[in-house]
Amino acid sequence: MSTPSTGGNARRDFYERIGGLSMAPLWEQLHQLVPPQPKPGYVAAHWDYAQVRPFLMESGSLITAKEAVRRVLILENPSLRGTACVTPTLYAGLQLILPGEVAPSHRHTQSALRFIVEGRGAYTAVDGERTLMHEGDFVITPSWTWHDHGNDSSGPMVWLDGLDIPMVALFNAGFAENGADDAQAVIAPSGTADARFASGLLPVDWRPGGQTSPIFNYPYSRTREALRGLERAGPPDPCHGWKLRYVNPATGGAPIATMGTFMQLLPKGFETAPYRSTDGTVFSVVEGEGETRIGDVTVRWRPRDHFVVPSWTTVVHRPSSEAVLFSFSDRPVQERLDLWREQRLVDA
Ligand code: GTQ
Repeated sequence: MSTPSTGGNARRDFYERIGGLSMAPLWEQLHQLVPPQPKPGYVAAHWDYAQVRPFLMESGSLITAKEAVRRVLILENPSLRGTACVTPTLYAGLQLILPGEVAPSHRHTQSALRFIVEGRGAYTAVDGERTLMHEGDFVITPSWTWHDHGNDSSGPMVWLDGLDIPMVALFNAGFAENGADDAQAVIAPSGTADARFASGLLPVDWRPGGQTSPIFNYPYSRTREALRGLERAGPPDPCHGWKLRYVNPATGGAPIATMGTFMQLLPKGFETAPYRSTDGTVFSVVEGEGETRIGDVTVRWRPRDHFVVPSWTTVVHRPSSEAVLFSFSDRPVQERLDLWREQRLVDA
């Protein structure tokens, strides 16, 4: 039904007058505000490491890690340019640290995850304990913990940074401080957190103080072994292959309150059943080659590539060799808010 033109004019005039009081009519935008289903408003994207790496290395000759504080090339969603967002709730970037460099100590309320993409033996220090990082390791920097990164190895080190920067910005809850020294004092030998928390044991009188995991390095060697064990134990899930989520061993929840992290093994020649969920997800390819259909876009990937799958967009993975994919999303937040949904488009 068309609106009578006089009515239209009367309405426009009304909107203008209430606009003077900082008010607006809901009925003009109800459908966008309360959509029947998610419309992501951002797109699938793929970063080919062969194309990205030369620019990363070039950034290493433009600025030092110390001057940059964090020498990172942000992975910006093509439809969210200028926002530093890979999805509306997540930030992703590739950080480079060259031999001998230190990324100075600071802390912030944003939580960070590191997923090691290239290199071995650089360290991250969290609250006075260092951990050496290797390809495929998943390392966390909990909210408001002091952290610095250093590379005492002989090669460049690159990792994927995942942070909850957009979420913290939405809540206007960002605080940050710089440390007194570039590298914080080491107060606990490497391996202390593992000894206390990573062996199916907890210190006898310890109680979790929050949601964040007391383990801060989840090494790939152990993750890969777990996937191998699952493969021997039974058939792959039609939508996920063999997929595990990282946990805080003290709570069973995600290691970081705001970001869920996952690792999945897909057998050679497998085609996953179509699947979608409300958590937009960033993938880092660890092993293998293949392609992933994301809605009507197909990306072809190799190790060290990254790609992003928007919310509620159907995904099908087609590995041409055995493949291992790391991923992270805002799923724990959506689950806590009772918002998370998934749809498995597979015969029962
Ligand atoms: O390592 O602390 O990619 O604070 C962006 C912001 C990394 C970090 C980023 C950060 C960091």
